[in-house]
Amino acid sequence: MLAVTEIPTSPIEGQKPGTSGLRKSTATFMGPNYLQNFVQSTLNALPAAQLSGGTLVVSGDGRYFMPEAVQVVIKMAAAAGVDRIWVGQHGLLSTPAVSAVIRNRKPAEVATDGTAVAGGKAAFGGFILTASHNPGGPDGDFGVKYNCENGGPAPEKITDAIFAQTQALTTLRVCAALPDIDLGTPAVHAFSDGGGRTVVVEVFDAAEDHVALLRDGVFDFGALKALLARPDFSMAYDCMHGVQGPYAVAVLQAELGAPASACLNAVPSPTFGGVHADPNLTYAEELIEVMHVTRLGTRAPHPAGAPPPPDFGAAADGDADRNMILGAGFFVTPSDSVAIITAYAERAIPFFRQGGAAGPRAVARSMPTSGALDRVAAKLGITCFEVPTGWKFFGNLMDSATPAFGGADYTPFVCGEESFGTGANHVREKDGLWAVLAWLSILAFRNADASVPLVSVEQIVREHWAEYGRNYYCRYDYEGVDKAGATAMMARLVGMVDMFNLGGAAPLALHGNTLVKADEFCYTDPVDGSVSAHQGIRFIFGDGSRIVFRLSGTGVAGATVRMYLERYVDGAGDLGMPTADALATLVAAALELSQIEQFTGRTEPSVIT
Ligand code: G16
Repeated sequence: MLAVTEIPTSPIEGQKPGTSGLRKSTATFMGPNYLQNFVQSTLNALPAAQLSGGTLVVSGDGRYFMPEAVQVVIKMAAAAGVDRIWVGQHGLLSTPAVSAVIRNRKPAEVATDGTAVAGGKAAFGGFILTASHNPGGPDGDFGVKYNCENGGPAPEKITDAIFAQTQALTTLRVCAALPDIDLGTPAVHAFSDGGGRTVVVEVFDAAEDHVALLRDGVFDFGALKALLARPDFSMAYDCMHGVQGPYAVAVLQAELGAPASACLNAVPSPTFGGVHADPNLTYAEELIEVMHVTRLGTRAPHPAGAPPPPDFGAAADGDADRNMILGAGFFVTPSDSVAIITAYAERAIPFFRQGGAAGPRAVARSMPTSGALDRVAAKLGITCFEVPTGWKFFGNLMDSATPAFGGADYTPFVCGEESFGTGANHVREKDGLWAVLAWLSILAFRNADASVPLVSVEQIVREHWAEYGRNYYCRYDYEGVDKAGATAMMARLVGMVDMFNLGGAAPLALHGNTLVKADEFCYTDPVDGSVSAHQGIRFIFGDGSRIVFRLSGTGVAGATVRMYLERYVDGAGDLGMPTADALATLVAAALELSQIEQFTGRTEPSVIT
């Protein structure tokens, strides 16, 4: 049953992992050997000592083709020498839950048929079968992320090694006689080769490890329960038909007593119910309507006779690592969200008081994320790291005090990205549920006295701006544009940066704002010294405003240009402008600088967040 079949194959072009894993159309992934080649290349890139007798997690976000893909990975992992394979029930595990499982789960000691299967190890890594926030379904996208033994996304040295393997692959190795596993029921399946080797496949409740971690190690569920019990408080969490549903139900309903109406679209669907499960103002249409928020993040008019919106709203993406936070009629930018969570962390979240900690010891954000977090870090007197886009860059900072790195201990640690990702070092992934519970913790902290009127999300954010100033912020996405045009546009911008720095260009005064700095972001990891160049082009103006251009590393068709805009107004300035007004001159400057219309033919972005 465990005999290994070798199947000849040949390299398939274009299997280079992007910002987070390999993402392609579902049809491409379902093509001959496409998935198999990438899985084999990943296994080949891992140390043999890890694979041999090791434990591996395999699960995904429930999207179309995932159940079949889980079975493929199980058979290939067994052929690579893995002796334990952990799968969430129905093949489901959210991306942060995979991280929690890798870090915390203990192996079962008895199989469902009574066979002793003691002696298993903790997991050394995991395959996450997801294209994350990309659409799912037969006409959507599929993807594979690989996470390492720290529970975090594979760093570039591993993804480079995987890519090198894809270019030279000749053989697939499969335990072809291993039966398909019934993923519908939690059970421990043991398969023996009769010669001393046993492969164990454990199917377990998808939510148990992650929920236990959040309940027992991070938040004060008692305080959250008291908030949800207030008759004047209501909430809506839109799981967008992705994998978050079972986790939201387990935490909000079963643990915290929220009514079923608090969880929208909580049953995972292979097509995400036909919606694009990306929690932003464009795609989370149902939630923003419920919350009375417009696509531009402003307050929508209250329809006559309609009930008031809930006090708190949130949405998740397909694999549940992203989050969008809303108040009634109010949008919280992801950049503000991570700053505000940090400001409240010590007071509102027990995790940040553990081991005598007085709040986070360090924070980090991706380069295009606004500087709101930097201002909180400065007040707390802690370091704020600026890393390239990609959660993998936070991992080394969180792990810096481990024997492998031997550096400073930056934990507890908060990090966030403008791309709707927020999290901490309780796992090594961004964690949508964590962000929701962090905001509920802030609300619980501010509303502990049920006899006084509720302090709203909007009030909390406005108080924050009054104290720290406001980083007006938005991102324009031009999705699926012609790749050659986008590449030429970026090359021209790099040329402009060079000219500016050589002093060859007169100081540019764009719409009343003078350009004072231009560069291409290059990151040197302070822990291991690795260098990541070409991570986005920055134009910084006299008043501190910024325009950043990047090409997305997660798009599938053509190229996606991202244009990030930021302007800071201090606490004494006008903090109440609509974002579009506050950033109007910066947008005009960005369009003029980039000539995006000439290069891509697009007159409008496809998404504004
Ligand atoms: C992934 C990464 C994030 C990154 C985002 C956007 O998120 O994990 O760190 O910010 O992509 O990347 P890009 O701007 O290159 O498209 P996810 O949720 O899609 O896995």
